[in-house]
Amino acid sequence: MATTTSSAAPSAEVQDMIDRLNLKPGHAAVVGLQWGDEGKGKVVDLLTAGFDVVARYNGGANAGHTVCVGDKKYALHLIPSGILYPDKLNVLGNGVVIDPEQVVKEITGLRAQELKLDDNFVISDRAHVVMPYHKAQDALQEAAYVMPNALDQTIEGIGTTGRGIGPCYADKALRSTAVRMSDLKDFDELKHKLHRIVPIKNATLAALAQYANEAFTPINVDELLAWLKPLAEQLVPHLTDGAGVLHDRIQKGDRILFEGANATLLDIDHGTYPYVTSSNCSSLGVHTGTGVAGHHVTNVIGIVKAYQTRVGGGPMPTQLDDETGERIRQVGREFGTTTGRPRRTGWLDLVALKYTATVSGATGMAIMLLDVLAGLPKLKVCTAYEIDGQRTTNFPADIGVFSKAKPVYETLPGFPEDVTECTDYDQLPEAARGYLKFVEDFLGVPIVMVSVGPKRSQSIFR
Ligand code: 2SA
Ligand code: MG
Repeated sequence: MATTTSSAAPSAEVQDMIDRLNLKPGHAAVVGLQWGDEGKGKVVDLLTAGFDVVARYNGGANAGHTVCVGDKKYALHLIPSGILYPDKLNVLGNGVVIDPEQVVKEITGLRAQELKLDDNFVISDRAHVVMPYHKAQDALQEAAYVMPNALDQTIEGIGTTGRGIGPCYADKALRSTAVRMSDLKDFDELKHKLHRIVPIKNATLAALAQYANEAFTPINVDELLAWLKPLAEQLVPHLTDGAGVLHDRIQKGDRILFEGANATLLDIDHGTYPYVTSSNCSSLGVHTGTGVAGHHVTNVIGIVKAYQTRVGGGPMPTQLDDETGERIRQVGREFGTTTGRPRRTGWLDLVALKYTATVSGATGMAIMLLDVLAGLPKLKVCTAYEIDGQRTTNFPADIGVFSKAKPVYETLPGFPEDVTECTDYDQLPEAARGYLKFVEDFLGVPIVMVSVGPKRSQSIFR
């Protein structure tokens, strides 16, 4: 969870920034190219001024960032940050999984801070609902998974955020146990549906709890409905045919900014499976997650942290368990704000980035948190993996193979200078520019922006 600074009104200065990004006509997606927390929120916030609609296409309350407007802070997990602009439409697409309590909490908080939140916020009626039993299942599933098996083998857990994401998407795929936002419109029908679903959920949870030696309280349908009723009353007015709304806006000539949650290496299909989340968080998810066809999205801004971080389970070849890693964690404040977990830190992994920039079809890159690297005497970048003594630049699909990858590094000069005041590319120290050029040349994707601090003004456009 990153913190970014915003001002509610678009200005000439912001328009100039957008012009300098050289976006092609059409729509744009902002997508993380690593394991998340690259600083997507800041870029979305910056770009929003140049767009009419901001649409989320994946994930749920497992994502998050804080946006600052003046001295006010807004913690957002589900609602797109376009909500800070009263004239933008914000859409939660069908691919998002929605925790009703969390979204109502955000709505209430934003209204209390006197932000407009009525017809500028819509939720696809095809989006799925994260229920309390999904969170219970998330925790129990994780506890069950790490139990030693019959051969006494232990395993690293997925390290989920515990927000019920996996079980909700699993129910979506199962169909018979799923609840969609449109179901919140008719409580009589929903009651019948939940009387069918809840016994199945209770049986599943009881079995998981027993296997994992965990406590478990059965779910009661009446309590569940009583919890959901006031939340549904707040959310139903926002429900609509999300894809239809986006198609109408496209027809009208409006520009849409698609906001990705999580990141390409966490993509359910293309990420470091099984250490991934349960949605298509690469740019590929835009289309299924909103109902907007591929050819409309002509710009994909890949968000890249100047180094590598990871939270949760799974291998990370460039991980640093030393002073440098600790220094990056402290200077970069690398702790998940949704869960508070310290993030693992390490050198930039260009093998992984080449792969994700290709999968997500990045047309430009924003390099974030460059300031964090200032003062390190040398900077390393991983340009190949060595796996079983063989050098490769291919990104392995198999997690067993990936876990054996040893980084092959190129060492570049560091820059001692503080860069947080730089406002122009040419003001960056030569070594910092050298680092960026190396990354750009390796990936073959232009760097369109460099961020040197959380404030909007701490953004350098080429
Ligand atoms: P889940 O809960 O099922 O989606 O977890 C599966 C894996 O995906 C990782 N994951 C994340 N990694 C980085 N940032 C995320 N968002 C939060 C934030 C994280 C936090 O914005 O700061 O606060 O801890 C995020 N969401 C999911 C997760 O670590 C698992 O590896
Ligand atoms: Mg985050």
